[in-house]
Amino acid sequence: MGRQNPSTLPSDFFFGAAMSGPQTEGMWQAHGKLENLWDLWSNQDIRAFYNRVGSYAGNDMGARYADDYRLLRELGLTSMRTSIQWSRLMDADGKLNPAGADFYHRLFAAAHEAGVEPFVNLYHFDMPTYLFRRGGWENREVVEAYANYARTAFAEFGQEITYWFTFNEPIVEPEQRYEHGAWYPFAHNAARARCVQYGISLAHALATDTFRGLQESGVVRADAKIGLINCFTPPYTRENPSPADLEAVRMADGIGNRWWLDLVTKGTLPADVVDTLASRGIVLPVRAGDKDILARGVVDWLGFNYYQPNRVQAPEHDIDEYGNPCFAQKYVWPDAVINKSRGWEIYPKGIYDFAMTMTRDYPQLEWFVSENGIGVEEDRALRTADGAIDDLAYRVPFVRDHLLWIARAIADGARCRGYHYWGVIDCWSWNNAYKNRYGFIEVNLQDNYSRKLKASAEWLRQVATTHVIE
Ligand code: BGP
Repeated sequence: MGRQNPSTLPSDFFFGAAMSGPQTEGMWQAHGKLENLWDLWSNQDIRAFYNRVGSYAGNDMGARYADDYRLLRELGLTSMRTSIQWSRLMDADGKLNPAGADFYHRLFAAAHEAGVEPFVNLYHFDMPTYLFRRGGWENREVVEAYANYARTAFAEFGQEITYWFTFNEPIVEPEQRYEHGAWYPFAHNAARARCVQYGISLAHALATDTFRGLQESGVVRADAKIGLINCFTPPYTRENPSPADLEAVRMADGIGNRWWLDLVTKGTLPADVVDTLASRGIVLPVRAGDKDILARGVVDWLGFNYYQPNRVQAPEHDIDEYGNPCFAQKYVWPDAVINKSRGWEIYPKGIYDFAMTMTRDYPQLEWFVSENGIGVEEDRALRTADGAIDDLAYRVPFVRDHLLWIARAIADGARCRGYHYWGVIDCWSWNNAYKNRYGFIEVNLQDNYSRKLKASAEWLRQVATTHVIE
């Protein structure tokens, strides 16, 4: 590691929790909530979900939010990101659903009451089904519908909420739904994936512009901030790379990272990436006026979700089995440490490397670690004498190592303001449902979602309150 990492974080560094509406709220048909794509897929094929636990589950936070916020605050956490579910806040005519709005007013009030600042994201992979049926992000009408939803949310909660985010991980739907065929509608089409990515980029910029307008007219608080959150993956290749390996890095980094970093700092998309895509037959559906829209996508700060690096090398084939151009393929690093439950590499230094890339290439950008965490399948196996899950051997080192690298990045000039742990309270993980547990707080599905602190919770409380990384 070279020189010693600093082991304290600045006194104004914040610690909080990250979760999302669809993964916590439950109550999938309450308040006149519409069906979203997770409900659709759960209803169509519940066997696709681990132990047949579908989108309806959440983690019961929709009912327990007041207690949950108090519990988070007791652990020293002073903020929590959740998301508004589009399908709960809006009706099928694109108008505010008052019952859904009332739920979120109560949720945010309870957070404030407990001393937990609510960070509010507007979209977490949860498109209402009826909009997906109209073409989803491939259709400009849906992009406009999102802008209308964002406007409605800003207007409704503009005096209550200070920290807003347009999207969580906008790279994930293009990949999971349209390119890798992993999530409904299981497509393997890179051209559609980039079209979706482009549609989301426009939607982000329209919402950001709307936010600015409403802030100017006083509807949104003067101290409010708008941001975007993405799962950035520091790119690496093998030692002694060939020019083709470096080219693979350029495109993997370009599509996954630089695309969003350029959008939120410059209001543009990386020209080298757009050109290479076009040279391989993937032409973005650009219309006159789009440049001006994207130009309004510059944010106040950014969320960096960090789970794993992206190790790539030159692809063996030019075209894959579905006819898509290949730009890169996975490089298996022999020294990689893998979280076997999730299949993701654990590489804490990646957070430092990417922080330094941002510091060098986007020096004005302020950011925070908006998700980081470890989901473990055997979490329930080991118990302490008082019945708490004993996760000290893996959850504490995972978080400690990432925090140490964050502290070092800050010491080296990174503008990182805080840290949100993903899934502080165990929550529903898409089609993995409750397979891998991330929490410092256990949720017992056999006991009506009851909560119990895991052994690691005390360590988190210490670090969050003292800022000393023990
Ligand atoms: C991020 C998502 C979260 C969360 C997390 C853990 O990509 O923003 O919603 O789920 O990853 O991933 P998973 O639940 O798939 O294990």
